[in-house]
Amino acid sequence: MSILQDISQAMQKGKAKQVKQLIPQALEEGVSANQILEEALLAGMSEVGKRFRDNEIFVPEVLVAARAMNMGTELLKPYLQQAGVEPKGKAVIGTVKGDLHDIGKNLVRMMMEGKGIEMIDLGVDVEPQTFIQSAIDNDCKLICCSALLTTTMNVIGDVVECAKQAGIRDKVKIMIGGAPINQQFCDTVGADVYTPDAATAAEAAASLLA
Ligand code: B1M
Repeated sequence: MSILQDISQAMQKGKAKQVKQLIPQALEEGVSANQILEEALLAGMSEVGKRFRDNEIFVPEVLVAARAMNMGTELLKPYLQQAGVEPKGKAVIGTVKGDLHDIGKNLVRMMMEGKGIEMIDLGVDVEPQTFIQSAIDNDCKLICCSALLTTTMNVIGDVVECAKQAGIRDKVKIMIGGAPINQQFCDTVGADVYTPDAATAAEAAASLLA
């Protein structure tokens, strides 16, 4: 088995310690951080998702895999971010109310930080009003919402409404993403930008704040 497969397997089984040992080993062997992210961690999580959907594994197994995944991405952080980038403004980010998925949100945060954007991470299960208040308090021009469930994606519409009610809709851009989100949904709820993945989100955020 290749080291990428080893990392993927360890992550899928939730063996965080093993992931912690294997990632530096892979980097030393010359495997790129991007390859580890895409081919080991994201590919592994996609497998976990399929097995979860098919009832082959359940929430506790997914949870330990998610912990190993988050730990793996944290280890890759310095390698995924460019050195010496100019600071580019501030953004708030969070996973919307009712939703506890944070792996994608963390990746988006990490990639945006890599573009020089100061990120205020509100965590998961974030009330619409909290996004808005935090943007006002921290003078952020960008609000980033992640949603992974079809039952929580509509909260993004509430964030847009809250921004209107607070009188800041024309002063902030609202970026959205997550597995069930698409451009059509973005247009329907009146958000500004939808991107399908973390790298594209970071590119879009950097141009919005430029
Ligand atoms: Co959940 N879960 N989960 N889960 N879980 C999904 C999402 C699901 C598709 C699994 C399935 O059935 N196949 C399904 C949703 C179905 C639906 O809504 N139609 C599901 C379900 C049903 C549930 C529960 C309801 C299960 C239950 O309790 N019975 C429950 C809900 C809990 C809650 O949130 N209230 C639940 C719980 C959990 C865990 C806690 C066990 C765990 C999360 C742990 C954690 O995040 N710390 C978990 C996980 C891990 C998953 C899967 C397996 C993986 C999600 C993930 O992290 N993917 C997922 C299945 C799947 O997606 N295949 C599933 C990797 C991550 C990098 O991708 O987050 O999509 P993603 O982020 C991508 C893009 O979407 C994008 O960038 C990232 C890639 O670069 N992106 C953005 C994300 N946010 C963005 C924001 C942007 C731009 C791009 O701009 C701001």
